[in-house]
Amino acid sequence: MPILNQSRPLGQHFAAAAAFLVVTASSGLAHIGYGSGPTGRNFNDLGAFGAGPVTATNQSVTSSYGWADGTDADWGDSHKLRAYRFSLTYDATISISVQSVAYSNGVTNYSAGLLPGFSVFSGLAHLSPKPADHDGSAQSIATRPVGNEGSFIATGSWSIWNDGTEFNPAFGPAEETLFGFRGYAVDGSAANFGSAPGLAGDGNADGFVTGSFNLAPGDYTFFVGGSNYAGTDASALYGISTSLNVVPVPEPAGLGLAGLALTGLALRRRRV
Ligand SMILES: [Ca+2]
Ligand SMILES: [Ca+2]
Repeated sequence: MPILNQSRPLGQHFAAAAAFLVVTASSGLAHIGYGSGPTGRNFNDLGAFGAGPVTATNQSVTSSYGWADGTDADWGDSHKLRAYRFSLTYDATISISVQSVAYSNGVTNYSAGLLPGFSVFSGLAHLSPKPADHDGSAQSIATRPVGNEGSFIATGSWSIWNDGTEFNPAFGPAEETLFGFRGYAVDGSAANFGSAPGLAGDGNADGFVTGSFNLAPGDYTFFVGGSNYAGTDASALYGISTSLNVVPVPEPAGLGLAGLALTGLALRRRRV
């Protein structure tokens, strides 16, 4: 992974650390998870395969900068992104779109105005009943560079661990999840997501971003977060609506044979 010459100001380190403690103390939901059922973030459950775009609505992220924070040398805190999952049983082109939206669930108001970025990875976080993966687990901390803000890397592969027996004797040994980088897309330009080398945005910071990825069969996770690198609102809540469209990639050899067979049938019919 390239070391980038970019780091958050010291004050933001303290702000991020304070928010991290609040989040982890108040809710296990803040750890990496995908929800469940029709309100969850598992696109297999939502039926996004071969049926056109499917949208996961009423989701949220915390902070305006979670994705961009993972583009620098000290990585980012995955609590500031939202994880989604899908599994493929065939080669496919996947289109992912994220739209910033305001909504309220009657208890909490979520603002519009997020400039979204997202990254796609092979791999699947630990699922219940196993303990969830998170940046604050003993092994996550022990296996990343000292002083890093978290385990999340926006433009490269990374890993994260769940809690093990060191946290609770009833748990098994801590386990690692590997996320293999497959690509990213980000709203706007360097004016919002910062100057990490090699980053390219969609050029229009309008709260919407889309990207397409050619993927092989397997389990995938994508993380959505804010792309305002200079943002300081560690606890702000933003609404997002995320769509996935899956287009199977035809197998070239199979297609060729099928095409030849059809041509042969057509020729035979003409001769009759
Ligand atoms: Ca960072
Ligand atoms: Ca845009």
